[in-house]
Amino acid sequence: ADGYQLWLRHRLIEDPTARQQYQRALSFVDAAVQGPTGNSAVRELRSGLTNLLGTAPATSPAKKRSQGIYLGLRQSSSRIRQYLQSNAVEDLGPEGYHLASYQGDVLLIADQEQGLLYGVFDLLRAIQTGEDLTNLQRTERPAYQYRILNHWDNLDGTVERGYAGFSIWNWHQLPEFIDQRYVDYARACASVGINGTVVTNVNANSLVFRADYLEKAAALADVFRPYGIKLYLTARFSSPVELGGLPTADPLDPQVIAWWKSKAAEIYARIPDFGGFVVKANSEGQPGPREYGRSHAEGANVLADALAPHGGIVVWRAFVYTDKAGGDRFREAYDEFTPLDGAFRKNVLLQIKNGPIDFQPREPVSPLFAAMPQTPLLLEFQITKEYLGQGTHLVGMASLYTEVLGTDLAPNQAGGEIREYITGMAGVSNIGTARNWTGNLFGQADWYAFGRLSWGPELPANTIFREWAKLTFGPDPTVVTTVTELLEKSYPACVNYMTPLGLHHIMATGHHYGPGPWIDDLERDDWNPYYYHGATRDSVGFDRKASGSKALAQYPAEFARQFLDPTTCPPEFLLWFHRLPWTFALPNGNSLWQELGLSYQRGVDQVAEMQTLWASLENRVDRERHLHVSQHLAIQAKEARWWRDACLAYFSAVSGLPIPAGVTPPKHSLEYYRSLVYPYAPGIRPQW
Ligand code: BDP
Repeated sequence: ADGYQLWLRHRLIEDPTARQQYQRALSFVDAAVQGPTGNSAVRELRSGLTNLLGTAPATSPAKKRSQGIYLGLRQSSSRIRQYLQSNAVEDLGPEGYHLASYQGDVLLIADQEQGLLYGVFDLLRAIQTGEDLTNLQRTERPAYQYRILNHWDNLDGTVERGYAGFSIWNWHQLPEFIDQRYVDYARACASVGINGTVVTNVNANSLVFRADYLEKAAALADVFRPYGIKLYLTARFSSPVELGGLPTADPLDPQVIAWWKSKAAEIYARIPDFGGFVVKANSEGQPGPREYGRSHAEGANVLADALAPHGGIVVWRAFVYTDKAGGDRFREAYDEFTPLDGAFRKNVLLQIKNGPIDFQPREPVSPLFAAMPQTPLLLEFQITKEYLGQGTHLVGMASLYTEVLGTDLAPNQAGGEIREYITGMAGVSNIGTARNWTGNLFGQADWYAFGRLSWGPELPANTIFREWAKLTFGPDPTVVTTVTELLEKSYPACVNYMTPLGLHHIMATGHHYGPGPWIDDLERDDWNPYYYHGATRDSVGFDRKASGSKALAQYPAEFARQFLDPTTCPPEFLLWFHRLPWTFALPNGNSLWQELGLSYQRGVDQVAEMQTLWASLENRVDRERHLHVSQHLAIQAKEARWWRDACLAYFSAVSGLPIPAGVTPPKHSLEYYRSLVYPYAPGIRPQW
């Protein structure tokens, strides 16, 4: 049990009665498929069933009365046609499927073969989780067309913000050497509905557009294709200069336009179903149209025009820095992009991080989601947990994802949830060469959750946790319940011990690991943790109301209303929007200072509870994985205390207030916590 198989651990069903029932009901797989995707669907189904049931299914009914699976497109077999005569099945689209039990058999029907692939993984999951197949009756279609992983992987094999080893893409040995990992990666992605992958870092390298690298990329695309996954590449805006030798990358220059056109044609000649470009422009040292006095729309459109004849898209990232100094970082993406709504070509999608700042443990949603009605939007989540304890801490990200997707920007109308505003989801991958893919075993749950939500954004976190627990640790109900509880506790715990009450961006510089609320000496104001809370002897927090940066006004008024008054503002967002005296009274009667201290303490206590929960599974989970998780939890417990102690030592020194009653006081002086440095931390961004 080293974790390599992820949630696709099709282990023999232990319970003999259940196994026999499934064996009888699924004795054959009658498949009518033609293309490579249909074939991988059948291959997955056969091998999954063989492993789960201990016998290989036949290819057709052995006896007249034997029961099994019929799988194919609508017209593909008489059995399916017969079913459809009496059962109307609506249009399934390119990726949807219909699963039904029919006179003792199981039917899996799709309009296109990619749907069969998703249906197969659903069916296998149903068996793994012990579902009764006799009343099977469901139609599934993905909510979004775009369900994409973003790898921040560099061509040299390092992974920016990667905490699970190095990049799994072995550019050196591609295109000849096809690592089995590429195939298993594609299987895992397809099994949760992911249908696209960006294999290169948003801090891009134009080298990937050179002919030899395109050949390597094409080899990856060939592996992914039978699993319904499209390949995308990040496009460095200055590529026409760096690679093309042109004097400029000005998007309106005819030579530049021609360069992108011919580059796109070259890519499509090698990768006919290439997805498109992802672009980070004018942000953190990345080049962009601003250098030439052009807007983001002018920049994006040139790339979009080059891809359009081939059916590709441009994913333009909204994570930008404006050139105006001294503004509120919260406002920047909105200020920069809202004037451009309607100015982008049809095949440009704007990719927006869930929050306005940067993947904080808890952020209010980005106001941009409701402000670009004419532009298709992708929601970007981090799966890798740059600001949430990275590969070390156990934090079930499904809680964060579902909170964001369900946030209702139009509380007085139907359909105002974030999930209704978007066309797709992008997730910054957390995988690497670690044997178990994610370093921390529980990181697998975050990859799983991202995929499941990109298919069905209304799934509750609890459902996802339960599924993952069953698939990963088997059907023992005690294990499933305990792992689910552990995951549910973990997200609020992390927010409490890192950034309670709406504190944000107080992580140490560069690597963002561990507390650094005192840091105030970086080049840009908005890179400094101090800027985000501005604590003084009297008060703390960031005023984003009309009296402050006015960022709250970027939201629809009926959504902003709940934040306006600090006495009714949801406490978890308080210091995002208000600057308040330490003595400010919260609804529960505690002062702000007391509540801050107690929240940090609660976070520490919650991690201790997580440890107890996990310890209770000692004899129910294999030793290898049990030890792996307990050791990580021990680090998390130590570091939760570090967060509490360092932050409270600092805020107590600034405010002059004593550590509140009920909170364990810091062991060391503030100086001690300030002096802790890392000689090396993983995942740090390479030099631009
Ligand atoms: C920040 C990361 C940085 C990324 C950047 C981005 O610290 O490494 O390059 O986001 O999203 O969170 O472009």
